[in-house]
Amino acid sequence: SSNGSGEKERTLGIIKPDGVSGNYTDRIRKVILESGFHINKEMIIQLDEDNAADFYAEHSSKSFFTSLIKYMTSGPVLVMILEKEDAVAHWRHLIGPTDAGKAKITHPQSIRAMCGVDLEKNCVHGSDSHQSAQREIAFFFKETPPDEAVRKHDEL
Ligand code: RTP
Ligand code: MG
Repeated sequence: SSNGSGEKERTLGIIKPDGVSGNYTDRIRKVILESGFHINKEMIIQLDEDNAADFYAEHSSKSFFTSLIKYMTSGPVLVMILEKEDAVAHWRHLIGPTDAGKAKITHPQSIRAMCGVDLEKNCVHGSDSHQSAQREIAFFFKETPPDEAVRKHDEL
């Protein structure tokens, strides 16, 4: 794990809309479990534009942002907390490079090679650091404290 003590680490995995609609969920879950991950929690959710824009806020100034939001809201996604030693790095390795078209050539055993199509439609997400993982897990699974919910509502 990132703390080097052999403790388990958590990362966030998402099966994106094309992965869910293409019926890859069971095959991806099989790879996850055979790779030694524990699926700590999972949830199917339909993201709205605000959710997706918030989740991918780091990309808000990129040329592909509008298209990314359209893609991520095009159908339900399966969100999972994945747990094992060094989970962030291992999950990133397992999913393969961002461009699924290239992954089919350079990383044929990767999940993106199995179910992705191109640079955008790459069927899965993985947190890119321990810090991102914590933020992303909280984004989907942490209960919002009541006063925080009120504050957020007031800001809208
Ligand atoms: P992710 O965050 O979804 O796990 O993917 P990643 O780290 O491998 O790639 P990232 O750079 O964070 O990009 C986020 C997602 O945006 C879409 N994308 N489209 N058209 C493009 O140039 C482009 N580049 C990225 C992909 O769906 C990518 O996973
Ligand atoms: Mg990323």
